[in-house]
Amino acid sequence: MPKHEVDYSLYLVTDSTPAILGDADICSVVEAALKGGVTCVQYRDKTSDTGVLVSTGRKLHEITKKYKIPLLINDRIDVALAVGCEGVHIGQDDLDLPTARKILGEDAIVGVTVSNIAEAEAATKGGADYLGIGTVFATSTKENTKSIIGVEGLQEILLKIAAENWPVKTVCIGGINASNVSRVVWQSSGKGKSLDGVAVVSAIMAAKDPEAASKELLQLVKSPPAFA
Ligand code: TZP
Ligand code: MG
Repeated sequence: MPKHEVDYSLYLVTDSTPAILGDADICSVVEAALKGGVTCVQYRDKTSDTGVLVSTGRKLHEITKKYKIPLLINDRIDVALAVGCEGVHIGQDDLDLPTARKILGEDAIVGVTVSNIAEAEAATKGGADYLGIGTVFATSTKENTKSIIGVEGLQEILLKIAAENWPVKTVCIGGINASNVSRVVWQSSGKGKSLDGVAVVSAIMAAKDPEAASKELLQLVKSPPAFA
């Protein structure tokens, strides 16, 4: 799929820790989420050895390919290359964007975490395909986060993107779940650019029924909230 056609509506970021995944199998959870309508998957695993990252990444890629959904790898350009997947997601403290782009090439999807306008501008001008904007709400899934920006911070960045007409896609991340997603999508768009999607970890990875959770979230992202 050409990368400009990627649908970011419901972006699943995985987690392999017992607190979130429990004793479930990551591949089964991701496949259930894909059945439920997840449109993009990021394999994020901060603890496994490189060998496990590559073998799990390859298994996940076999699954995402069946659903024609892109798979990105968090942090690790080397793992993305070994897996042969569609791209990477990098944070502010990872390998820099120009180097990631140089290694992976123009066809790869490269996303960057941003939490303020300066980071959003640098990532956009550096050729990021999408921005992961957050952390919107405090979340136990990422404890060492530098900044909780709230819906206000998210809206500020989206307004700037709209004002400057930056050619970049946007998803928000951090504490998004079925109870707040409608409000976040609706409030944050305001007069600015609407989000292209929302990214979630625990709302799907820790759900009893990841397929049903994905279906519900996707429906909420795609339909205007009742109070709009
Ligand atoms: N980046 C910012 S917050 C976050 C990441 C990876 C974790 C989001 O997890 P959850 O469970 O959706 O709040
Ligand atoms: Mg990172």
